[in-house]
Amino acid sequence: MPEGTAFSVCPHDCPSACAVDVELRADGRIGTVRGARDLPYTAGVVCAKVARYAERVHHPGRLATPLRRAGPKGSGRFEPVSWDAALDEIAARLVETARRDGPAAVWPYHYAGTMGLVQRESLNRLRHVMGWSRQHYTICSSIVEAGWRAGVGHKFGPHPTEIAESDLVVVWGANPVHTQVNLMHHIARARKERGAQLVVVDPYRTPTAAQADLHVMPRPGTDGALAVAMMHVLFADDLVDRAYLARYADDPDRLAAHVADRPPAWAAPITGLSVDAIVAFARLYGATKRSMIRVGYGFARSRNGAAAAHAVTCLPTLTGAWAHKGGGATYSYTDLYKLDRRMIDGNDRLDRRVRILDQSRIGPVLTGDRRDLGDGPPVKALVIQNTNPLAVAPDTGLVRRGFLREDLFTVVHEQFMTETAALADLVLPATTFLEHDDLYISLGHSHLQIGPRAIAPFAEARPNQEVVNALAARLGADHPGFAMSAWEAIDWTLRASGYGDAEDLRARRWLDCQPEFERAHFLTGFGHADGRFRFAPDWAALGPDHAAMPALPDHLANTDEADARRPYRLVTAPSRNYLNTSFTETPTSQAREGRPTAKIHPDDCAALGLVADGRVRIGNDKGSVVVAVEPFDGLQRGIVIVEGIWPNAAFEEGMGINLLVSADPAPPNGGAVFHDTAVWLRPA
Ligand SMILES: Nc1nc2c(c(=O)[nH]1)N[C@H]1C(S)=C(S)[C@@H](COP(=O)(O)OP(=O)(O)OC[C@H]3O[C@@H](n4cnc5c(=O)[nH]c(N)nc54)[C@H](O)[C@@H]3O)O[C@H]1N2
Ligand SMILES: Nc1nc2c(c(=O)[nH]1)N[C@H]1C(S)=C(S)[C@@H](COP(=O)(O)OP(=O)(O)OC[C@H]3O[C@@H](n4cnc5c(=O)[nH]c(N)nc54)[C@H](O)[C@@H]3O)O[C@H]1N2
Ligand code: SF4
Ligand SMILES: [Mo]
Repeated sequence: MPEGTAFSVCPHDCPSACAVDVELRADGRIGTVRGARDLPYTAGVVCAKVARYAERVHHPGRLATPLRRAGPKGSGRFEPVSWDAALDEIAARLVETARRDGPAAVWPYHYAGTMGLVQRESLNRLRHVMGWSRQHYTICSSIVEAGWRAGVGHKFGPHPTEIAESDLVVVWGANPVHTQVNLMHHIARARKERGAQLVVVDPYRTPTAAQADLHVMPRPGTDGALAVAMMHVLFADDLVDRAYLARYADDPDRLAAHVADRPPAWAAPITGLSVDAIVAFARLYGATKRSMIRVGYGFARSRNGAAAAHAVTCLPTLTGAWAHKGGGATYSYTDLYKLDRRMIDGNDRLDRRVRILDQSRIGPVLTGDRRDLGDGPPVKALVIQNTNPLAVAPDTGLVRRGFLREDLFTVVHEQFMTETAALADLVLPATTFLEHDDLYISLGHSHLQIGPRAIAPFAEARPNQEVVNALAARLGADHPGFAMSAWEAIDWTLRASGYGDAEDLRARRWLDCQPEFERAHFLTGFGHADGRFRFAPDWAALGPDHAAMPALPDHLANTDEADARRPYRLVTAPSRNYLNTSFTETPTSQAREGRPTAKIHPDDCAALGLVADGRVRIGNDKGSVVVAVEPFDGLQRGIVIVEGIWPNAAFEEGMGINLLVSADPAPPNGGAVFHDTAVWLRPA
């Protein structure tokens, strides 16, 4: 590979999908990774962990060869095998499983460890062609997505770079200093150039909240109540845009009547906020037309998260902010990309009659819960790419029990020996984004980008696409996509979708898919048949579990509330230097994060006899974990924050924070409730 600079796209599961410039060194290694200057959203910014990607891609712990388990499950003993031997064995076991128990007994399980469409989705092609069990994607966005679609309909909106032209930015249930650093760049511009105010709604003083003009600090799982009380104030103070409502909303009069008996005094005890704080926030919001709400994922990771997300999106509709430059709300843009994905995910072979299993309920699924399996067979084989469920999935005690089943055959294709890979029968080494080609959409902005391979694959590592194709050949799976390299699949997809071809995109790097202002701001209509924003959503259209959903925006009291036995509420928020479990292997990230730590109010510490740097045991009916104590006054009493999805091995007793998190699905369409857990605390 020549010295110089290669370009690519950060593949990690992050709204930013940064366009990156990668320094290439003569020895075949990479130097610094920088944000591309010319893509206005990236604007030359990347997060620190990706800037030092050399630590990850050239890490001594990268998996180098296929490995076969050589001791009991969990022993960690493996022996190297050839690719051919590994693939032959996998194919034989999968054929045997399907013959004995039916194809639904095989469950390909993947997620967004890479967001590149080809390497992320190619496993679906094999799944669909083979008739293996389907996957309901619920671990990240299904809750907030239901809430957003309920009112707005379309999954796009005002462009996030418009934040620079806002007078008020509300970051609601997100922590972009950790999770979406580029957003902070655009917020900083608005503050500098326009004197814009920043409001952060978060149960604890995150680094984002610490920068805010106003930090609104509700109890977790109460945003619906906060938003509804704000609506009460907006109507009462006549801060609503009646002309806008008449034209663009379904039934504002019904909403006004509904919120009339939900004043701030109603929301105060639910949220733990004062009446004055709610009124002040509502008046600030109502007084500003150019107000942009970043609708985060975080506040929706509760059983009532979809109702809360819907309630928050009602606010810019009431003030008519959507109609203004720099106004409205920003969430996700994936409806903008009109891609023909047949050659990538084989959706031409999708059969909706095949059983679908909930990703977030992998614990119950693997331990035979009939609510998940229906009358189908137990899962007997897992093929895993791009995810680390042993650490990231709810109820990891059950997940672990499932993976230890002697009758379960597990293949994990990974870059590192994660805790999930450590429980596999066969482990396959995977390339990183720098070692393969891919095509990227972005969750948090509107650009379609290409990321060509920049360096040679490490050791024997292979891309997901190649592994899927090699298995397909052995399984006799028939689909034209199995004959395509990643580059060919990209090329076919772009051509079929009317986006030129792969070489065009390589020359341009990215294509902006953002529609014109009128459409992006829904002046041509929201995403429903009548073009109107819905205060009264059609929840039945958004998920099967809709009976509990409120007819109009409301506080849904279905969370795991604190009680006498479990008086605290746990929020498991993301850390800055880890990205889910990625980067937990890099020394700089490890050094910066230290160890798993609970932020607890100083008065709670005093009452419990907890001291700084001491240890606390956090538990509920599922078990308990021990972490370090950090007395912290940036949260309400009764709330506990543990940042980061640490490897289980970082905890004294070998099980991580998700041991405590429930696998209950959030209505109406499922979703993991990572920030909705009642716990007890005691000194350890
Ligand atoms: N550094 C880093 N970056 C990441 C990730 C990471 O792990 N680390 N993860 C990536 C992924 S997969 C995703 S989906 C995004 C997620 O990014 P975000 O949208 O930021 O969502 P969360 O990560 O869940 O949590 C964000 C904030 O929500 C707050 N929160 C929790 N419960 C509530 C509540 O009830 N109400 C309110 N108002 N706030 C609440 C938490 O305290 C936290 O500060 O980030 C991506 N980027
Ligand atoms: N407690 C708690 N738990 C959470 C969350 C939380 O906020 N709190 N957030 C949740 C959210 S939002 C999400 S999205 C999930 C994410 O959970 P995961 O999907 O498991 O996310 P990652 O840890 O980023 O990683 C995935 C793995 O993919 C591997 N990988 C990366 N690229 C490739 C590739 O090209 N090929 C192959 N074969 N492997 C690759 C990486 O090495 C990494 O081990 O976690 C969830 N879990
Ligand atoms: S993790 Fe997010 S912020 Fe960091 S480089 Fe990747 S896309 Fe950009
Ligand atoms: Mo996520």
